[in-house]
Amino acid sequence: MKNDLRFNSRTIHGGQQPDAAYGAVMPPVYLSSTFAQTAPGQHKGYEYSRSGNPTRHALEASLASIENGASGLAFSSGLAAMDAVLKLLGPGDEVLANRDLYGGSYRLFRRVFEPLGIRFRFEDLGKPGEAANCIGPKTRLIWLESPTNPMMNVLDIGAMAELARSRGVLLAVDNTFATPYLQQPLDLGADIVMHSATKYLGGHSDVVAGALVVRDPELAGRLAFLQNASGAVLGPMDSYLVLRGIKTLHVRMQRHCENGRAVAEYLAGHPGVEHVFWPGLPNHPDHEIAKKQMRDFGGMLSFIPKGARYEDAVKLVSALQVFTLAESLGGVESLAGHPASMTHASIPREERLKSGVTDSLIRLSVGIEDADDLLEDLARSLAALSFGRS
Ligand code: P1T
Repeated sequence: MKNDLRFNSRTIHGGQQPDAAYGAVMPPVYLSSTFAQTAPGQHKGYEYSRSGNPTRHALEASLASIENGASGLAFSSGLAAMDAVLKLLGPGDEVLANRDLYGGSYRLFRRVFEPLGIRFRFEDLGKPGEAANCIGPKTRLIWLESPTNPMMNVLDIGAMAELARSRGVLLAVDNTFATPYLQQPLDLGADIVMHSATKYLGGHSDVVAGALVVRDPELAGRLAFLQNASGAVLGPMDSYLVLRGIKTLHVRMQRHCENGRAVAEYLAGHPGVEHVFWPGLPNHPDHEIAKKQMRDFGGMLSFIPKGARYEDAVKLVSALQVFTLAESLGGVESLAGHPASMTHASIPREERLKSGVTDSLIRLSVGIEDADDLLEDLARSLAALSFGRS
């Protein structure tokens, strides 16, 4: 019954039952690595916490519910979740990935799986018609982020899913930036949804975690095998933290979106700002797709200060006082980053520039503080930048 509830109720109740022993409303944190057996192979459903743990299972049921999937799997990081998906492939197989994506994802593709014989093709997948020409006989997987990190491009997930299905290719969508509050890729036809649960799902910058959600039982079985066989599982305490975070996802996201809009509109009207990348702005090239496939536009945005060089961007992010200069995103507190030297430093400069990640691009994860404090902080830092140059 609880999986029939609306999204905002499923964040709290989806897949959850009071604990069987004492009716605890939150699942106990089962910190046991192993479980007693009455005879070899006879147990109460759990043998060893890598293979299965009740707290992790409570989180995995919640993940499946909020993404409208059938099975959820929790991993020790977002990259560990991606690693499991890539292990579905073998030497000679090809992956078509969008060009603009998290630097660590690029590094995992290029530095870990390419040497093992898997080929990666990075293209601008904004036009599904052109994307069709990039699929060859060896292509097994299409990998997308939408919105992309850090350029905030929005890709048409439904159109890409249709293309993938027609060519017998799996479609995986990294839903970290949007979260299921804004879009549910499985409903749009994707096969696999992936999360860095470190971000909005956890929501409080106190845990590193990853997730996969799928519908197809055969695919779920292959991924569950890899989760256990490779072993990058999420621990019970971290599973508890992500589960607790998910219960407020919808309320946090609502405020992230409101504050994201306030910051985007402020920066768009600021004379010291050259360009703002936020899909909720009507001049964003993917605004129409975003309106079609997302409920709102989120709290992530990037911008370029007018005439800024690398050093100016560094100076600006260092001057912020309410925004914390840090990697990561999606927590209640606002963060600012300089992708060229931080999150996307693992991408060679020429590659980075091809997807628009210039030396002066600044990325903001807009938190849920009072929006006026955020605007004042930006105003101060932008003023300091122009003062410093005069
Ligand atoms: O950090 P980890 O939980 O392993 O997740 C990796 C990851 C995957 N996909 C996206 C879209 C991401 O943004 C990330 C992690 N990103 C950052 C740390 C960052 O600051 O962009």
